[in-house]
Amino acid sequence: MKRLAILLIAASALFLGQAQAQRVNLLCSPDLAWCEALGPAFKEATGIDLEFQRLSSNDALARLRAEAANPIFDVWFGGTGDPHLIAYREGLTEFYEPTVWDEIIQDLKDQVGGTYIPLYAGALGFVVNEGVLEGKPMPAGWRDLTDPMYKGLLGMSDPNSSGTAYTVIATLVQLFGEDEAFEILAGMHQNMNQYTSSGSGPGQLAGRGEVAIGIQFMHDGVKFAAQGFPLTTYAPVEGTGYEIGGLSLIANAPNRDAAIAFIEWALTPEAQMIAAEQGDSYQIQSNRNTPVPELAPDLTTINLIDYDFDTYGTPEVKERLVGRWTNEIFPQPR
Ligand code: S7P
Repeated sequence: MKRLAILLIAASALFLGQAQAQRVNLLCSPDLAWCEALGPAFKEATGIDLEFQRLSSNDALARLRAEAANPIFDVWFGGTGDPHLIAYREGLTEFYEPTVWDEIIQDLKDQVGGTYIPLYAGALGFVVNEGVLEGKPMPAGWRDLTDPMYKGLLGMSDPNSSGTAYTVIATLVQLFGEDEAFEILAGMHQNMNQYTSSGSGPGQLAGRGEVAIGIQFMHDGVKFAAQGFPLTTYAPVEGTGYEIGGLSLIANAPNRDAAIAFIEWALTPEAQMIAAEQGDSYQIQSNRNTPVPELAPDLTTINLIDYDFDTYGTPEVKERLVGRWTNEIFPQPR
């Protein structure tokens, strides 16, 4: 009896171990529909189960920090690059070089490779519902967003939760210098209707006519337009920043083998095509063999700044800029 009991315990331990190895816990930062599409496709391709939680990029970083001693997630999928870089620098993630590394677009690897895996790229811009402007001109550039004629007409996300909003702040600082950037942010605040927690929220507000101008990634603007909302998406004249969305293996991931299987799968053209095929997202995907979606804004025709990922992916720089926005801009009456 004693031997049988030991055998049963050993067998169930083995079974539990295998079951655990066949599941991935995903921290997912793109829009919900894309996150939802991943699990069934991954299961079909590999037989491995996937569970996910959707959190905006900076909320995701905060979650990883809180769970550092006892990680729950295995992989962080998507979200803006700066927090992925910070997570790597803080030891919350580790760099894993996938077998398809040679297929990843070289320029993206040159900018962030060795810290996190580039998953996609996309530029910031304006998503405008012209009807809500009621005859006012569409803003041509960042400085125009401070014009009082746009009072109550702007939407942007909150940099405390959203990686998109942090990319906006970092972009303005790189374009205009910190003092003028914060003057522009203060002017934008005077015109702000609301700050959303998620980066693509402002485009949804613009689509519904609740604001006229959403400030966010352009690839989400074209998505809402494709869904039938009356939106025009374009880049500001002074130039604009961009993201290299990230894919990271969590340090001490509880299901490391399954995590690596997911990373390998997520970088295949088949997996990378899911977002555009389902109409969930239109970024430029990082595998050069993944077809560029017809609707993806063409980054070669946009005046992109030479985004300094190294500096703006430093924890101190990010904490200081977001802190300055939170303490100096957000509380101002409007
Ligand atoms: O799925 C599209 C996408 O725009 O979602 C991410 C998102 O904007 C980042 O989310 P938060 O701003 O809410 O942190 C982008 O990385 C991605 O391109």
